[in-house]
Amino acid sequence: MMRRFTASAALVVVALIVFGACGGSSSRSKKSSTPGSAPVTLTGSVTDKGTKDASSSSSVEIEADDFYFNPTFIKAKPGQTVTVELKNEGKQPHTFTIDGMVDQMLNPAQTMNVQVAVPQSGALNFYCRFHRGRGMQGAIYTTAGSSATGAPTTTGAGSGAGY
Ligand SMILES: [Cu+2]
Repeated sequence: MMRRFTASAALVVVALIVFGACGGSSSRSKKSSTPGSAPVTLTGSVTDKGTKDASSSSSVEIEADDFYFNPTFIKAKPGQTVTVELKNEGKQPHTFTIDGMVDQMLNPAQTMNVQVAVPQSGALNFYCRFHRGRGMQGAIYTTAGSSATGAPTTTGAGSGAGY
């Protein structure tokens, strides 16, 4: 009895995953605000897929796709460590990079959690090393209106930022 229920529940889950994968565009609206009202000024082009307020949460999902991050701007609580749940939903490999803090590559369909230390003020610029020039970047910010930099001054340690 119990076993049968579990099996059919698993089937439903599989069906959902397959359906979702074939669906292409994610039709699930994730309660992001309207794109185009960037709360943070970044250098270079930004493909703005919207803002999410995660300031009352200790984790946030960010989708990496060809060639943008969604959400693009994430409001977070100052000084908090946020778990960023990354998922590459594109067909290309992407990176989630914050200078001096994080540099992770994700292959298509790969998921990964990374810890991000939110600054006390201002914003952290994250980007994809491969596609930054195509607007694939965003920011985790504390207050709207700031401009983003990388993590506060890294001294050496061989984490070559590659400039
Ligand atoms: Cu990329």
